[in-house]
Amino acid sequence: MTGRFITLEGGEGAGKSTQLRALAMALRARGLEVVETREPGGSEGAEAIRTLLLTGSADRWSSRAEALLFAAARADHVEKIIRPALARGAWVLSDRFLDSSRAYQGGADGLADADILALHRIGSEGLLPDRTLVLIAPQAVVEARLAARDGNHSDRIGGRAVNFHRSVAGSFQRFAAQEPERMRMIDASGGITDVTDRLLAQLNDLLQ
Ligand code: T5A
Repeated sequence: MTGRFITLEGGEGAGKSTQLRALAMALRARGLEVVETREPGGSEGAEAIRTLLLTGSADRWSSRAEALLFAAARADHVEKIIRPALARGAWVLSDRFLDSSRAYQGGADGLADADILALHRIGSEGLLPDRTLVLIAPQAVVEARLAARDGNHSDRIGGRAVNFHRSVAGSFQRFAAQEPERMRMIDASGGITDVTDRLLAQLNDLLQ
């Protein structure tokens, strides 16, 4: 029995966590076992690495060290949580995964995509999602959502310059164009249930 591995990607505040919860409910209503998880984090070891990654000064880690920490956290998450769940036939929904490393540490921070993929091969035996849903919303919509939720506060990576986040968004678009079967761009503006319906429509073939 093999489950399905679905990842949600996109910039900060696009609504990934909100949609992950809504998708999990919709899939459970169809009788599926669903595991909700996130990156960085998801396993005990990876959650400890998450704290190292998301707190402290902006220059706490070089981009290379950061990429290694994300890959190490992912290796633990894949081994302890994701693979066992898939093996027992569950659907695993992860808030971010490998494509975030490709977009943030790669596209926006300058590491080569091939190097990020090499770290993933070593750490996680190259596990790829069955489907990756990339949420995109206009900047003004995202800013309003984040301001309502966080005020002026953002974490170590979220607080980077506008150009950094533009580059992240451009990278996700490029990856989706390169891998249209796995990666789907989803309009994340509008009401929560409208967005959930758009996401579910992109999982139809996997639900047959
Ligand atoms: N990172 C991560 C890397 O650099 N490399 C990597 O390999 C990985 C895995 C993680 C950071 O780490 C970086 C990327 C990030 O900078 P995080 O704290 O986990 O940071 O946060 P993010 O993943 O960035 O996500 P956020 O929590 O900021 O945003 P979400 O999950 O996209 O948005 P969500 O669902 O919390 O929604 C934001 C607000 O909008 C509302 C929600 O209620 C919430 O208040 N909302 C809506 N309001 C109206 N209409 C809708 N449709 C709405 N949807 C959501």
